[in-house]
Amino acid sequence: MTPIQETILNKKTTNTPIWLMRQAGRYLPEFRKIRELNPDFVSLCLNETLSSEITLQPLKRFSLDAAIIFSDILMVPHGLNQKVKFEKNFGPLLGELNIEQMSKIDEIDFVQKLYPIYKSLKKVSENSLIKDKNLIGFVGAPWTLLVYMINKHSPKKKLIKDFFKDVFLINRLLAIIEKFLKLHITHQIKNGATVIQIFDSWAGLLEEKDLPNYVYIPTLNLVNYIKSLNIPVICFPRGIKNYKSYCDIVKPDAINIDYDVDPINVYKSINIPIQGGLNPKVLLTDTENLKKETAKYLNIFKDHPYIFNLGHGVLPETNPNMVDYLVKMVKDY
Ligand code: 1CP
Repeated sequence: MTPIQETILNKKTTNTPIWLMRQAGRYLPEFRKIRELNPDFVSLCLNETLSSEITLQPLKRFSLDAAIIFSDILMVPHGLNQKVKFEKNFGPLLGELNIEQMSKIDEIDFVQKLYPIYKSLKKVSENSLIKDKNLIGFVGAPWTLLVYMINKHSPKKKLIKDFFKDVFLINRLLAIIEKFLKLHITHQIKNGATVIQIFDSWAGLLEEKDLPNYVYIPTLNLVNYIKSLNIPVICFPRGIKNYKSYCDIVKPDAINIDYDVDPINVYKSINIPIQGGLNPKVLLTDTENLKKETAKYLNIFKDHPYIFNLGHGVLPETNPNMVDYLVKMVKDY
């Protein structure tokens, strides 16, 4: 068993494993080099030679326990024929949503469109760098994809005014998203993903009363599906107030907490394996502070199954030496 499987499945509490969200990204000069030559982000995600290389870049530098496939949650809307562009200094920009056409999309066409992602997973899974480690596949949660597909750009702090106007459209779209997310998950697993993480980056935009319809039920359907395939599933409902209710209802194999969550509170109330929490901004400070903040999480979770990670992705301005320091510290703890 890998260290991550030991933590999630055997509830082991020693030798805390570590991987980082956005561990392959703009803070690495070797990534920036490839990125500069490939200005079209969607095409880069669909280039299996480069995307597999990028996936492995952080493993060449640091003793991480997992690689996460270099792709994006918005590759699913792309597979569903909604235009997806990434604008420099703006973020994602999506095109018109045609629900009639989308409801007619063939599963074979979708898989064919995203095929390079699956080939990239296959390539990474066959590389010796991933031996005894996990290869993490991922999807955006139905709610977060719905947000991008209807909002058409990052909601940052709030949704467009008429977001919930057409409930019929929302429900049709949710059904399509769920169907194709299952297909996307299946193909990632078939090609070598050994853990699936579900990113619900915009769960925190919803009021408590809307969580069952938009977060709990659609995510529970995916979690049960992934469990039926005998693959561990980690959920990250970023920004929600009540992680305990989420865990009680959705029952993922592990839960990633964000940096606004009080780790002591979570330690006391949640009994499933926990991942993450450290504020990525701590990596922008100095080694003294990094040591202190890292030790805080390691100490709080010392007798709880815990996978070290951040409370959100590595920031582009991070110095790779700080990541190196962090990984070594967790390994030596
Ligand atoms: O070079 C660049 O400008 C591209 C930056 C970038 C990268 C490196 C984007 C654009 N996506 C990615 C890769 C990515 N995205 C991974 C790869 C693996 C890794 O973690 O190393 C993963 C898991 C994602 C997932 C993702 N994409 C999420 C969920 C996690 C999160 O950050 O909350 C979200 C919300 C997206 C959308 C997206 N893609 C890219 C950006 C800048 C964003 C966020 C935009 C926003 O603020 O709404």
